Amino acid sequence: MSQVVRTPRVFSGIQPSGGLTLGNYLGAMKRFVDMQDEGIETIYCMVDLHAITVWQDPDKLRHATRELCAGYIASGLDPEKSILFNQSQVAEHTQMAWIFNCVARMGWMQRMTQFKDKAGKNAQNASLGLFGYPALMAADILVYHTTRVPVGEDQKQHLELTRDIAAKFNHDYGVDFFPITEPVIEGAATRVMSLRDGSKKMSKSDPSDMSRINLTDDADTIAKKIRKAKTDPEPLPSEVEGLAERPEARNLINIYAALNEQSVEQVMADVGGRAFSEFKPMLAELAVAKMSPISGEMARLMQDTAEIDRILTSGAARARTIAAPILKQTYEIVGMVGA
Ligand code: AQP
Repeated sequence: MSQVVRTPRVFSGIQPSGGLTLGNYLGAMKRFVDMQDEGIETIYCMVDLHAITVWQDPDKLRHATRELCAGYIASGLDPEKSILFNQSQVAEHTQMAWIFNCVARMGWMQRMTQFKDKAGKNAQNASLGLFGYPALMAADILVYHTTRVPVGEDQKQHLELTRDIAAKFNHDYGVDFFPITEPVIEGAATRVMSLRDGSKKMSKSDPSDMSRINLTDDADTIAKKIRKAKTDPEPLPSEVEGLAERPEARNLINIYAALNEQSVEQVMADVGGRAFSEFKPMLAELAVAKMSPISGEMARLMQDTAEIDRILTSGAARARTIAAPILKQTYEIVGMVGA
């Protein structure tokens, strides 16, 4: 089998499992937009099949999928430049996932910390889909021969597994077919933490709404959540090292730096020595200024869901033109008759 010529290609996805958070925005979506504007082929997905690994009310899932698409566009993704679609419209993802279910090893899957975190103490009652999630994620990525994947820090382990799956497939079948994809985990806020607990990731499924900033929050809500964010009594240090044992302070500084497109060092030089009573209003003002236009645009786009559906369907057709030949070649390599 000759080596496939690979186009540099970016793929990433977000689950429509509830409202989008500032963590999703800074860790993922903002990076998606940066990469689109670098002129590389970019494919961005609403991973609805991943979302149902935990229970989703069907009407809420439909709404969340459309709202996520609106969030992508409101954040700056252009459906003409990037391919935007929902995962379930491109069957090649699940077809490839089956192949990868047969490549991935049980031991690899059992090490995945996200499964342990999400399944909690009741792992026997978790869905099989939640356990197999990383193989579907590997399929999402590799069915496009993706070379780069922008994600938040929490997805690092899944991307390592994707690389392991690609390498094992190539080795087992004696081919150089799947690329060893590079994770792109960049920026000041690759892991935005909960506003209530600096040791926990900000997450859309956290039971406390005060723990996160949602992309749909209005200005007053954003300001209130930042005002009430957990902090400590000390003023802010002027050096990054001074944040080492202060997770909540570090989180707020990281968020400020990412929103203001500054380095953490620059922010520390500006705000070092200030009390939280002074810094929090600065952060609230910045967050409102950056987020409000996005939430306003999302609300406007959500008034025309037929247009959103059209964008998703047309994106899916474009995605399939890339995925179908790669799946076909995979089937040929594996030995499926009629592929
Ligand atoms: N707190 C975060 N900081 C930085 N990046 C984050 N991401 C999520 N939370 C943070 C990044 O957003 C992308 C999409 O994530 P996802 O929705 O597919 O799944 P997730 O990581 O499980 O996100 P949530 O918010 O925690 O969802 P739920 O609550 O449904 O599980 C990924 O690139 C992720 O790194």
